[in-house]
Amino acid sequence: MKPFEAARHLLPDTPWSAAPAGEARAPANIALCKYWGKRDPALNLPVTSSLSVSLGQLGAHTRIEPAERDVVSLDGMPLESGDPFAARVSAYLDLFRWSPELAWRVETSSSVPVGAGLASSASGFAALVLALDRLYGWQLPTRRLSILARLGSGSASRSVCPGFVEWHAGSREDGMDSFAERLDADWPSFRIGLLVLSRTPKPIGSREGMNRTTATSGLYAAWPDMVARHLEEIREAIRDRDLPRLGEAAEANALAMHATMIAARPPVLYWTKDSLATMQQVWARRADGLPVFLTMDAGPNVKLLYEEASAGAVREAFPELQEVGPFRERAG
Ligand code: 2P0
Repeated sequence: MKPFEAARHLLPDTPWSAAPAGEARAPANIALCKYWGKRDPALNLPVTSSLSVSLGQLGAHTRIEPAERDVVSLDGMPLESGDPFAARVSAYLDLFRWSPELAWRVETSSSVPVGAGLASSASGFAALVLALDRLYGWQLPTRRLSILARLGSGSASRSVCPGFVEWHAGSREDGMDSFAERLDADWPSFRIGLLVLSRTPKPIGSREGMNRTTATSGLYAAWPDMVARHLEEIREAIRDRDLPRLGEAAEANALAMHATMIAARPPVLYWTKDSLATMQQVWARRADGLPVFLTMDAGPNVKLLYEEASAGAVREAFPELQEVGPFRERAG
C-alpha cells in the first residue's frame, strides 16, 4: 500500500467542508524505548514497538487554512517553496490533496529549545494532522490520527497522545495496526532534564542513520529481542513508578541503539567528547547515590531521567539543565 492509499483509507469519503481554519498543539516526545529501524520505509512502519513520554507544553503549534497554493511559515517566517522543511510539509500535504485545487497555508511554531535533540518532526507532523482534523471537522479517533501522523514521521505517531505512550509495531502490511496509544499511567514527580551540548546540525540525519544501521550493522539482528525485554521492564517500571528500574532499562536501550549504529558500515556515531564526558558524569553521580539516568537520541545531546526529590541535586550537578515535568502544566 502507498502512503496516499493509506491516508485515503483513514479519511472520510464525503466531500470535506472546511472551517475558516484549524489550529492544534502537539507535544514533543522522548523515547524511553527507541524506534530504530523500519520494515517499510514508505509507510514508516517500524521493526519494533517503542515507548515514549510526551513533553507536556513543549512542542509545536500549527494553524492551517485553505489557500490558493501551499505556503509554509515557521516561527512567523514565510519559507521559500524550495526550503527543505516547506517541501517536506508540502509533500506530506499531498496525502490530503484529493483534488489538484486543494492547497493550504500552514503556520507552525515550536516551543522546543533549538538544537535540544527533540525531533521537531514528531510534534510538527502530529500538530499538522490534528489541525487538519479540526479544519475539516473529521473528528477522527486518536488511532487514525496516530497512523496519519506516522506517515509524516515515525515518531510523530507518538506525539498525538500526552503522557506515556506506546507505539505498537503491528504486523499488517498496510500498517493499519501500527499506531500509538496512551498508557493508563501518570507520574507527577517524573522529570526529564535536557542537556544541550551542541547546536551544530548533525552530520547524518536520523532517517539515513536508521536505514544504514538496518542495512549494514552486524548488531542489528540482536535489536528486536532486546527491545522486547526493555519494553516489558519499562512498562512495569512505569506501572510501579520505579525510577531505578525505568532508568536502567531506558539507559540500556539507548546505549544498545547506539551500539547498533556504531557497528554500521560506515559507522554512525553521534557522540562527541562532551557527550562522553556527560555520560561519565551521570554514571559518577549515580555511583555516589544520586538516582539519575540518561537517554540519548540520534544526536550528541543527553537527556536525564530523575524524580522531583532529586531535582535540586541534579540541577546542582548539571547547572545548564532545562527541566521538564511531563505531567505538570508547566515546564520548570
Ligand atoms: C525515537 N528516533 O524513538 C528514535 C530514537 C531517533 C532515535 O524516531 O524516518 O524522525 O521520520 O520515521 O521519527 C527519529 O526518527 O524518523 C526517531 P522517520 P524519525 O524517538
